[in-house]
Amino acid sequence: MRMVFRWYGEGNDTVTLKQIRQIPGVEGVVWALHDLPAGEEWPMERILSFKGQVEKYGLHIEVVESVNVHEDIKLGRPTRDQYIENYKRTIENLGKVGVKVICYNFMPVFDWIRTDLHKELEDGSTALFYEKAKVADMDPIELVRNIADNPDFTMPGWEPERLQRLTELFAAYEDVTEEDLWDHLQYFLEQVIPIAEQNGIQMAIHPDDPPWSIFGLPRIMTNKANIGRLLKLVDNPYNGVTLCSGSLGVNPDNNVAEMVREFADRIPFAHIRNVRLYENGDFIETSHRACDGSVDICDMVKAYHENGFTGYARPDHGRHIWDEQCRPGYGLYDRALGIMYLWGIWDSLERERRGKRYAAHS
Ligand code: DNO
Ligand code: MN
Repeated sequence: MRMVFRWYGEGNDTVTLKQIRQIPGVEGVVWALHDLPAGEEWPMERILSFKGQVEKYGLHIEVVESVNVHEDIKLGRPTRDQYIENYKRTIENLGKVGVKVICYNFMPVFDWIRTDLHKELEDGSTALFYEKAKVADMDPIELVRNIADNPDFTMPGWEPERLQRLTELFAAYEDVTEEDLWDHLQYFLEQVIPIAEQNGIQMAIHPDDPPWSIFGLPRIMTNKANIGRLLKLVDNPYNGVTLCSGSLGVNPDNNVAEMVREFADRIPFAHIRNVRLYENGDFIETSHRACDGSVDICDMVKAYHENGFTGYARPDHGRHIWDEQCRPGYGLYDRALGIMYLWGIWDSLERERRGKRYAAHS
C-alpha cells in the first residue's frame, strides 16, 4: 500500500506540502490542474511547474485526480472526438512526467453530492452529510433558481459556468439511458486505454457518489456487477477502478471488502473512508475507525493486504476537527488520523504475515 494525500495546489488548499510530508508514510500527492476546464489538453509547462513544486518536498505526483471527462463525451455527441483527442494528449503529457494512475469519473453533470457540508456529529466535529429525502424532493431547475437561498447546498460540479448551462444539460440528458451511458463509456475507453497503456498509466474510474441515480440522471458505476462489466468493456489491466469505500459503502448492499477480493488486480488506487448509514437512507461521513461507521474498514484493509496490494491509497475525506478551517472534507487533521489508523491495521497484518522475524525497522 503506497500512501498518498490529495492536495489542491498552492493558494487553493489550506494544507501545505510541508505538513503533508510529515504525515507518516505519505509518499506523494494526488493532484490536478483544477483551474482547467474539462476537455482541454493539460499544457506541459503547467504540469512541469507543478511537479517541480511538489518534488522540492520529496513527494511525487504519480496519481492524478481527476482528468475530468467533457460532458459531450458522456452524452455521446459528435463533438466528443475532439475532446477525446485532447484527453489522449493529456495522458501522453502526464506519462512523460511519470504519472502512473489517472482517476476520473463518468457521472453526468455532477460529481459528489451532499446536502450539508458541516453537519455536527456527537463529538462537536462536523462532516459531510447527505439527506436522501431532500435530494429526492428537489427539482434541480427550481434549485438553480433558488440557489442564492441555499448557500450550504453545494455540489462540486456547480461551478458558475456549469450552473448557467444546467438547464441545457438536463435537457440533453433527457433521452440518455443507462445503456447509452455504457456505450459512451465504452467508446471513450476503447480510444483512451491503448494510449494509457503505451504511456504506462492505469486509468481508474471513480464510483458514482452516491451510487444511485439523482435528479433522473443515469448513473452506472454503482455496484459490484457494474464494476465487473466496466472491467470487461475493455479487458485490459490499464482499465481499472478507484475503489472508493465511502461512495460504494452508502448502499448497504455493497460489500466493499468483497469487491477488493474480487477485483484486486484491477484496483490501482484505493479511496478509503467510512460513512454511517441511517435507516431512512441518509448518511454522514465519520472517522476512519470501523466502529464509528457502517463500513468494515478493518476487513477491507485485510482484503487489500491478503491480495498483496501494492497500489496507491488515500484517506478520501475527513471530518473537520480541532476547529480547522479547510475545504469541506479535506482538512489535514482527520485525514492524517485516518492514515495512522490505516497504517495501524496494515502494520499489524504485516507483522502477523512475517511472523516473529518482524522487526520495527524491517
Ligand atoms: C469522493 C471523491 C470524488 C472524486 C471524483 C473523482 O469520493 O473522491 O470527488 O474526487 O469523483 O473523479
Ligand atoms: Mn472517493
